[in-house]
Amino acid sequence: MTLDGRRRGFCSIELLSIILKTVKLVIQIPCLNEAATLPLVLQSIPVKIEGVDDIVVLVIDDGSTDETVAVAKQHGVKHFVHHVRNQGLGRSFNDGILKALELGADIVVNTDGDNQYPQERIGDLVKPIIEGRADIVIGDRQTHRIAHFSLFKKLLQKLGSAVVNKAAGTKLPDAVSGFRAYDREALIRLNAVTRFSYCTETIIQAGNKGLHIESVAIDTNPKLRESRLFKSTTEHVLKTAVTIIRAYIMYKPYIIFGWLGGILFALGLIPFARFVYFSLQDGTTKGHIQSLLVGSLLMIAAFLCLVLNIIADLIRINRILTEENLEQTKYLRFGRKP
Ligand SMILES: Nc1nc2c(ncn2[C@@H]2O[C@H](COP(=O)(O)OP(=O)(O)O)[C@@H](O)[C@H]2O)c(=O)[nH]1
Ligand SMILES: [Mg+2]
Repeated sequence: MTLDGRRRGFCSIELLSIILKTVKLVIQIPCLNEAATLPLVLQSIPVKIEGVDDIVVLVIDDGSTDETVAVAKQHGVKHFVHHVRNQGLGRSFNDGILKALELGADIVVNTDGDNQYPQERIGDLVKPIIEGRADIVIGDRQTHRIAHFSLFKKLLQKLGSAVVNKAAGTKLPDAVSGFRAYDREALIRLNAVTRFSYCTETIIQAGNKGLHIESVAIDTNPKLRESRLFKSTTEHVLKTAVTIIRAYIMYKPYIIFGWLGGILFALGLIPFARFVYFSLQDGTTKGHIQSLLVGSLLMIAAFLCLVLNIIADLIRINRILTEENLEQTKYLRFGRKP
């Protein structure tokens, strides 16, 4: 179909949905070998939600080698995204969103295939979006109340959320929960690029783009299996730290390079001052050249930070332009413009 034809097609769907004012909800479930728990998830998805006219379930099969797809079909799932090989959660999320937009979703809810989240609360999750109060809603797992989380994990959770909130300019109690609802415009504006931690990245992006994010308190279901995303807490901490630093460099490079450069500059002044002080006291520079050398190295490093800051800022501006372009392309592809 030509672009024009496609646009015409979407325009009529668009017109119809405006006239009928229908709201379509797509519930996407990324799955990697979830045949054992997927039935529990599918059975607990509400069949009727206030303010929603059409509920569609979309399973993203991320290269499963078990019966995930067959089980989903047995439970009535009609829409799938298939990855022949495992592509990771970030890619699965992105592909799911594109498919959901293609299906004409007004709202997309993401839940996991391990029945970790209470699907019966999806109605509460989408309510703030339906009422026009939020662009994104996050299910706050109230991690301090989760019995199988150790004290260390609870503290890490708090720290992780605090750092993400700082980077995003938000105040979310559980910034990394995967149980979320997004409205269509938010999804068109978000572009997650990290393969691993789209949860953190989407929040930082959404915060920086001025999208309104709300939290809804939920209770998680009892744990049925270990997390497959992280083999250990150390791996979790390291990967999250890398994601957050990368997000800062992408959105607020002056914070990383500004502070680093400033600290290096201040440290560099100390050996210089030492050099001047002892040279004046001794009446000779002899024996104090080392201070000059260390000071110069620190100053060069500070100058490099300044240069990196300028480059990162130019790339950031470019990214904004590319994202605006992408937004327009998505509107052309999926229809509807505010
Ligand atoms: N571990 C993992 N999960 C994936 C992948 N692709 C999709 N998923 C799904 O992502 C969801 C979250 O995975 P899970 O191991 O429960 O992670 P956690 O609950 O965030 O610790 C589940 O529904 C998985 O089936 C992948 O490559 N690896
Ligand atoms: Mg899980």
